[in-house]
Amino acid sequence: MAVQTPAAVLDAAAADSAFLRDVVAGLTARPKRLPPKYFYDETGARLFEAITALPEYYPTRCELAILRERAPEIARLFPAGSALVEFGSGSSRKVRMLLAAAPAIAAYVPVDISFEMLMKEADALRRDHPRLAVLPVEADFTRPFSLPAAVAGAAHVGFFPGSTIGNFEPHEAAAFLRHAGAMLGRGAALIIGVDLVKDAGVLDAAYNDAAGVTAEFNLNLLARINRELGGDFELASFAHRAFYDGARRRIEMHLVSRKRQQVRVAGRAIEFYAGETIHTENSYKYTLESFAALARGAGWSPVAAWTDAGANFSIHALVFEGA
Ligand code: AVJ
Repeated sequence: MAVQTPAAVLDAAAADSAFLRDVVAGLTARPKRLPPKYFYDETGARLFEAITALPEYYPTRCELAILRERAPEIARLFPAGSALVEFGSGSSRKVRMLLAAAPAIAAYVPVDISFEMLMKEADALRRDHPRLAVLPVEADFTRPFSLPAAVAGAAHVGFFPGSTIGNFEPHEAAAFLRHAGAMLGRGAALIIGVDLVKDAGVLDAAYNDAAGVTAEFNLNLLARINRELGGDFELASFAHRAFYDGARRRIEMHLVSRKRQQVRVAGRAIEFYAGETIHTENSYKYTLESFAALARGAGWSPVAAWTDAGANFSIHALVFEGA
């Protein structure tokens, strides 16, 4: 078990107050909203892992299929002695496929806000790759953070799988790519997973699974507010709603109040009318071309893109030219 340093304790305290601030701001806004990054407490991370195994949720399976087939090609983009920086590492299943194909990588820097997951996966990776420097960073990668000093001199490669980029508004996605480029440096490569525009029925099913795991994942956000911020949400009084908006090319997820009700959160009273929603997530979908254009606009040159056989999901390789 890794020792929690005083710095990590401070970071955790800062993250808690950010959670409180964001929840209060989101629930007092109109329409109400909550940032999707807060889905991933320990329970949420476990529920998301369960989502990735659902028959309707194709993204993870398709991305793993691409990695299985293309890892050797991808690995050729990694300079000798380079440091691989993963944004939102979660479980290390995907990076393991890259590490197995890329012995040139000297250091792995997983960046995640789930401290438990970060420590557990780092320990397992150190066991399986004794020559790899595993340097976890507990941080919210949507905000500026520092890379470990130990990798300052190395070439950097970014890894951002899972189509988490889809959680950003397109202008935020461009800003993220610019910041990631500035941090990784000119000439750095970025390997990024991007979910593709497709039939609305397939998309709707992926976010409305028959087993109800996505509903539980969505509702866990309210349970987390109850646990960590002293909220009194009645989970049975809210319903999961997810749908594809073809004009905006995004899945929207909401929690719908089943009745008129008042909820207390951190000493504040929050009113809901019957049918009022909390917008909890957007998951933007791109075409190969629309994503390449977004990347170019943020200073990155597309060098390759791969899809699974059904063209459900894509992985892009980009090189940073400078913004
Ligand atoms: C982790 C953001 C890629 O948008 O598909 C899965 C999260 N939400 N089911 C996605 C999610 C509902 C997921 N990302």
